[in-house]
Amino acid sequence: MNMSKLLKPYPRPDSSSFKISRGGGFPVIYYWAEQTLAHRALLWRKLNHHSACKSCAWGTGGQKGGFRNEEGEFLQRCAKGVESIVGDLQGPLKKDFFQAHSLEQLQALTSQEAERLGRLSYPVILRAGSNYYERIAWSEVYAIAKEAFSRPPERVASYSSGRSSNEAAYILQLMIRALGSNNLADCSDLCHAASTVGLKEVFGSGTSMVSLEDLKASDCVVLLGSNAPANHPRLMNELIKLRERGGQVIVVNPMVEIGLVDFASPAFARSMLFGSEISSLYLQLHPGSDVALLLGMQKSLIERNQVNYDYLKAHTRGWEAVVAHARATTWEAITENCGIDRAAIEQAAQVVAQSRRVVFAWAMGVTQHFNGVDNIFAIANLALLTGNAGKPGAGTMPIRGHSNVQGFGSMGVTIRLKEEIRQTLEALLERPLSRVPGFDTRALIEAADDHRIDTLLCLGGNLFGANFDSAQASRALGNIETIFYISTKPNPGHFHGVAGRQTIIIPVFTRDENPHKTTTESGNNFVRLNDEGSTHLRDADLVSEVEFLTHLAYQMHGDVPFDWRRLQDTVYVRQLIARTIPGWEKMATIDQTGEEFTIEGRIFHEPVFPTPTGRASMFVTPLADLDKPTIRDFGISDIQQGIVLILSTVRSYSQHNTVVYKPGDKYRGIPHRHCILINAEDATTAGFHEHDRVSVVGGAGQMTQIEIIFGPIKQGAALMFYPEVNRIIRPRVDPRSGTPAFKHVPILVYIPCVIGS
Ligand SMILES: Nc1nc2c(c(=O)[nH]1)N[C@H]1C(S)=C(S)[C@@H](COP(=O)(O)OP(=O)(O)OC[C@H]3O[C@@H](n4cnc5c(=O)[nH]c(N)nc54)[C@H](O)[C@@H]3O)O[C@H]1N2
Ligand SMILES: Nc1nc2c(c(=O)[nH]1)N[C@H]1C(S)=C(S)[C@@H](COP(=O)(O)OP(=O)(O)OC[C@H]3O[C@@H](n4cnc5c(=O)[nH]c(N)nc54)[C@H](O)[C@@H]3O)O[C@H]1N2
Ligand code: SF4
Ligand SMILES: [Mo]
Repeated sequence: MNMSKLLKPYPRPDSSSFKISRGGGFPVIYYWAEQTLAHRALLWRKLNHHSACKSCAWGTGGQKGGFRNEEGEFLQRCAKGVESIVGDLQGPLKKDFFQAHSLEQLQALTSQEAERLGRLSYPVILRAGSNYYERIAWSEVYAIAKEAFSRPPERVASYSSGRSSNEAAYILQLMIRALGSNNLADCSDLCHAASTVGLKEVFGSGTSMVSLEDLKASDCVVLLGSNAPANHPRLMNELIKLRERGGQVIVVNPMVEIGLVDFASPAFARSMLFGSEISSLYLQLHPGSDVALLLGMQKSLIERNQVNYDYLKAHTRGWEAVVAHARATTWEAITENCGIDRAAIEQAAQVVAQSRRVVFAWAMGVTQHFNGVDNIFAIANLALLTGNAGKPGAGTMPIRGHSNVQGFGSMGVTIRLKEEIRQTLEALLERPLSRVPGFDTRALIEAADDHRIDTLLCLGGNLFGANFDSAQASRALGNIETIFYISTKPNPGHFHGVAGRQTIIIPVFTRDENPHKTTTESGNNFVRLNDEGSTHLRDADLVSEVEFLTHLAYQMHGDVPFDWRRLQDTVYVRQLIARTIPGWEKMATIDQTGEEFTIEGRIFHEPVFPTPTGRASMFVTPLADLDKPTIRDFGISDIQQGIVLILSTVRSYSQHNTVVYKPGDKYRGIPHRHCILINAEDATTAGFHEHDRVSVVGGAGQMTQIEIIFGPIKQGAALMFYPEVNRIIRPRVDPRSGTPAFKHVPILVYIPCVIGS
């Protein structure tokens, strides 16, 4: 069947009003050129360094003689990868910087200003009663650590962000667990926890079952809640190639992201000049309604008898209830919930039914909801109803965030430790591990707010900036006695997340500067061996993460049950990983062979899953309750005009998480960071005009003087940039995964009454 014919009648969103009419393209090339020329020799050396890209988890690797992906394809570094290297190539922070700037002055810095201060290059401490960070000797750092980590184990915690190596992650969890604590919060708690929890329940494995090779063999990709043109740019090349071989891309997103409509990839000359059409079908749904859309697609397949019942009977359990639920849910309820008409839902279902190998890929638009796990179940149900799990070229593919966030999970940095790993770790540590459940990131903030944490170790990240309700985050961190921040660059978390007694910042090498080899794991389960490197920071007093953590571990555990300083040798750590983490056996020989590998047991080419029955489990997914609060519920009295919208807090095209590189977002036509993007129809309803300045009220406060920008977002929805907006929001949290609903925040947008009018 000619699919393009089928797809024509459904209108594609009009992108003619954009300032930039396609994603990628020349701005990307200019950026590349500008940065490479400015930093020339150093940057080229870094680009050629054999190590995984530091930016996203797509996992592109630099390689001697080129930048290649795991399939050996050339020219695979995008502008975002360059951006992350350039950020790290900054000079050191001035020697007297902290003497010259008080805490109040540092707190006034924006994320972008903090990032531009330069690289952290010596350890510093902020002591209670002082207004200044001051340099501290390493001996004192370790003496403080010895005391701080001797507190009761349940009052000691760590938080980590997935940029560090597997080796650092492994040591971190081992030393915290050896203390008797399971408080291993991680940025993934705010990110793909719903995917991990959901996929584990369905398939018995919490990661992507699709390799890059599989993606290249697929003939349809359903891309939900991802702004890949900005956040995983090399994925765009795969979508372009998929369309060129006649495949289909269904995009599900409340916002029309221009790069998902039309993208110019610098990797292909033709695409660069003329652009490449990405979406065959763009489904613009209400935020938080992915379950309804997916249920509608399931219902359509069931009604047209296009379900693969043989597959369901042989390889799944629980399918009868899922089918019955889809049948019983009315079309009216489905279309009302998601705001997409039945014809378009059925059309999407037809594309899936008629494709032979479908990959379902998703990011934060799916996980960051109060029913995030249901979203994952609904995706898995659709994959299973059509037999698209457990065969080459098809399956479920969470698109992971930080460049080694998945490795952190694999290494056991999680509050949901696999039983097999628990046993191997107990054998290694010669003691039973604590059974007291650990705190995930949100629980950690709540526990600290409640004075239940004494000592916190942060391996990377910005715990303050990544969490909602900044006043609470700051207060909670202030209730902790001692915080260690292990970081490469200053960020607002160092200044707003200060501990009650002492806050210590430890400056570390980046991935491409470490004096030893490390490994990282991509979102598609591919393990890279990163070469040793060197730093351009000549007189700096830096340590490697592994070195610092092993010193710390030695302070805590000495020689029990082994000399922890031995873990400074990353070759030895890789041996331990091979011995204790199932699927990682090849780590034992990676130093000799240099052979990078895909982790065993993750990619499914047969429909046999690592669950107790070998079958996939299917779960009924109720429609989300998307009722909005009313204006009155916000309790604001001086409203001239106002409207309640559902806010999605997202990344701009020029930031990496809490780190802002540039203020605006030209792909979305947003000039600076204090904007709210809304639909023009909603503005008409509320009586707003474009560029009006409004107040925005979330569950934790309000921001004023926010500029209205019109954009192609679903009516009733709005978009603002994180981390700034975290100050005022307090979304619900998914009870099953702990993931905050960062993509579903009810807000009041209003113009206050003018006094006297
Ligand atoms: N350059 C760059 N790269 C990055 C990052 C970065 O900040 N900058 N961050 C890294 C990290 S840690 C992560 S987790 C990823 C994040 O990558 P993404 O998940 O792509 O990032 P977000 O900006 O959170 O955007 C999510 C998308 O979800 C859509 N969305 C919102 N609500 C809904 C909904 O209800 N349903 C659906 N279907 N869609 C919805 C939004 O419109 C937006 O397009 O990127 C990683 N890569
Ligand atoms: N409102 C809202 N909030 C969100 C999100 C959202 O979409 N909306 N997204 C959530 C998501 S998906 C995530 S992953 C979190 C991100 O939260 P985090 O991972 O905690 O934050 P990052 O901004 O990535 O952390 C940046 C800092 O990491 C440090 N760093 C960088 N590289 C290295 C390194 O190699 N080693 C060490 N030790 N430190 C390093 C630098 O000091 C830098 O300033 O935010 C979450 N918060
Ligand atoms: S797609 Fe991600 S991993 Fe690949 S080069 Fe770009 S930022 Fe790096
Ligand atoms: Mo993330």
